[in-house]
Amino acid sequence: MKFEEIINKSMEKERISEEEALLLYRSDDIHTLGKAAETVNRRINRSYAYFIVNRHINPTNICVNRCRFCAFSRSWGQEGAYELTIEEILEKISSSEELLTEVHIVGGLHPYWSFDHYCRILTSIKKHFPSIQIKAFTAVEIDYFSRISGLSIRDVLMALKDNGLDLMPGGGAEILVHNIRQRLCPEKISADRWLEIHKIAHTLGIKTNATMLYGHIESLEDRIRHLSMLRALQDETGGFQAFIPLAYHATDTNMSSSIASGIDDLKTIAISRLFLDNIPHIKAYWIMLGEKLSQIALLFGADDLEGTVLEEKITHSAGATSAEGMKKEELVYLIKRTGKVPVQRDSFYNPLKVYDE
Ligand code: V47
Ligand code: SF4
Repeated sequence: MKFEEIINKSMEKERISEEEALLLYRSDDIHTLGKAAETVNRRINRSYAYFIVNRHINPTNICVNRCRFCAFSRSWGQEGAYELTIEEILEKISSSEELLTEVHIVGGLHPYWSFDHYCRILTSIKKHFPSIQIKAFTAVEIDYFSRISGLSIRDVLMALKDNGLDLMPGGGAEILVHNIRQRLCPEKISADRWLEIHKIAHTLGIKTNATMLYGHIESLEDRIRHLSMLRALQDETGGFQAFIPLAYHATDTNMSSSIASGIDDLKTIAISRLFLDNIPHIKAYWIMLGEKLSQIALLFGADDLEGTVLEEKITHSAGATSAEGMKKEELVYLIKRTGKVPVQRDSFYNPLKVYDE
């Protein structure tokens, strides 16, 4: 099938195959691709572009895994290793300039913290800030909690939910292809395990996101395979809220690579929007794309910029040049300049304020 036929097919709400998505990736016609993705996006999200007033918190960078692409983690006792106390976490929330509606919590797999300690982080936040929604712990952490506590994944998730977990972020997915994972992050949970944990979360009513780390050793076929696994799970559960492509940053990692080009970033956003016809939101994570390219991505099929973030360590350890946080007004400005309507949302995409004046 030709490029134009595939574009027409996806605009006519027909699902595109892996081979067709690959053909789109191999085309250089990013204008047509972006226009099609934006048409599909507007059908789902109208002219809205979302953001959230949130803060990212990484309770520790001490991690028993050594993923080759990770510049954030440290071993126990290594220079630069840190662990926040619960009081320090609460202090970060209370001292935030913005009125937060969400905290996003992910971190290393700490060799000595108990599962109870992770639960206490959630209960303490909910006790002091009952209205804040908590998006916390990747499938990689959930698997680790199951191993250190002896509980099943289901029981771990139910305990976290009881202690205040509202939804889960999409990290740790990297590329859901076995031989790539073996080279990227051999100690990390398998692709099947990542998908299984999200499936269990969905069956318990916990919404999750999904990411894809791209621009390292993977091929275009691997990226499409990854998207295909997510689409298949979403057909079964409907539990993914958003998909977030993450552009690889290589500084201070054990895996060199040139940073993905702006063209590759925009193509990835657009193809994600066209291929993942069952996931409602595509996030252009401004921390990784940069402020200006994420603004353009809103015209290439993305409908969400993530949020104020306020403190970002994972990508900045690996050479990100974006700011570490943005003010709400700056996000509103970036969105307005695209001609879209900025919408401050909560963690479940309920609008809190629509800037349509
Ligand atoms: O899981 C690690 C990735 C993820 C690098 O769900 C790297 O709403 C680029 O998942 N270069 C954490 N990426 C970030 C994440 C996320 C961010 C914002 C919103 C949401 C959400 C999720 O960052 C990790 C890993 O896949 N990562 N190292 C690196 N060198
Ligand atoms: Fe640990 Fe996550 Fe970094 Fe891997 S990516 S080393 S699991 S913090």
